[in-house]
Amino acid sequence: MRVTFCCDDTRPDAWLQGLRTALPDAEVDIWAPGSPQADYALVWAPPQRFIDEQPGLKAMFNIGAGVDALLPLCLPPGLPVYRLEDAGMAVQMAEYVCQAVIRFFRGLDGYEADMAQGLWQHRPNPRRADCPVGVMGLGRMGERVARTLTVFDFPVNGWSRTPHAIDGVRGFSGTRELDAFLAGTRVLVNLLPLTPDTENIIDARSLGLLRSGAYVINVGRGGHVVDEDLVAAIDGGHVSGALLDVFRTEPLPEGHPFWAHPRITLTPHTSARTLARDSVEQIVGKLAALVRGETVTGRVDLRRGY
Ligand code: OXD
Repeated sequence: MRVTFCCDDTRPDAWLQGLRTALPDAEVDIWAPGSPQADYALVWAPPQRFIDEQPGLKAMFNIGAGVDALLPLCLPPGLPVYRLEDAGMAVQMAEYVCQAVIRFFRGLDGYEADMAQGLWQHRPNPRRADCPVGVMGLGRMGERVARTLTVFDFPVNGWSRTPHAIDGVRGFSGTRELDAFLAGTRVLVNLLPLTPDTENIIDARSLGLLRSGAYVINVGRGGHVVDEDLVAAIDGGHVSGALLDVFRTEPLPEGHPFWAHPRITLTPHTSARTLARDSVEQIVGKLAALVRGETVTGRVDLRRGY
């Protein structure tokens, strides 16, 4: 069996080592133009040339949760594509989002600014009821985030394409319930997959529906947010700020208005990092099951886009 690795911006060593240890009888290599035909591939944003040169793949594993980079490619019909399912990312996402919600709710930015000026003072106590959190996207990571937020007693709303029942989370689904979801949300957390249906979903209209003084946390994809609309909503005062981890172009281009905005906090697409060891373990488990002829979970529906 030959397994190839095609992930340009990922350091390959841990992956290759993990794959070679777990699959001692397999040939494992890094793909380059002209490489021999492989049976299975691990990919992140592969070029079309890779797909064209590997027509005999039996399955392809995306080494991330989001598969938006695969959607523009012309893939052989019927090629099974699997995405990572959690693999150590959901807990990272939950800790990233919860720290941000708590930081906003407790006004820690304000306290930090006060203390920097030598001011010892208490700000008014926030009321949890005034801080409903709305989680858009209830896949593995969204569900973990929503559940973890309930532990801190925040009122939590969840919105997804199809209904998802999660204990302690008020569920909304489909386009019909989007406005009601937004209207009941103060902190908006985006974990949606990026598809033609969800692109630009966080625009002037949806931001305007959020509760006054809203806060936006984007850990989905940059393409979900209309950048100018977010800046305008913050400058206009309806939205009080944002924490952004993902951007239309990454790295975020020099001179982009997000860089210098005092009410926008940025991180470099780090909310939930792919962990090589956990991911290899998951992928090798799935690969072995496929070889045994079993069905495995996490297959991407490329028409749906996730
Ligand atoms: C992912 C990501 O999709 O890292 O896993 O963004």
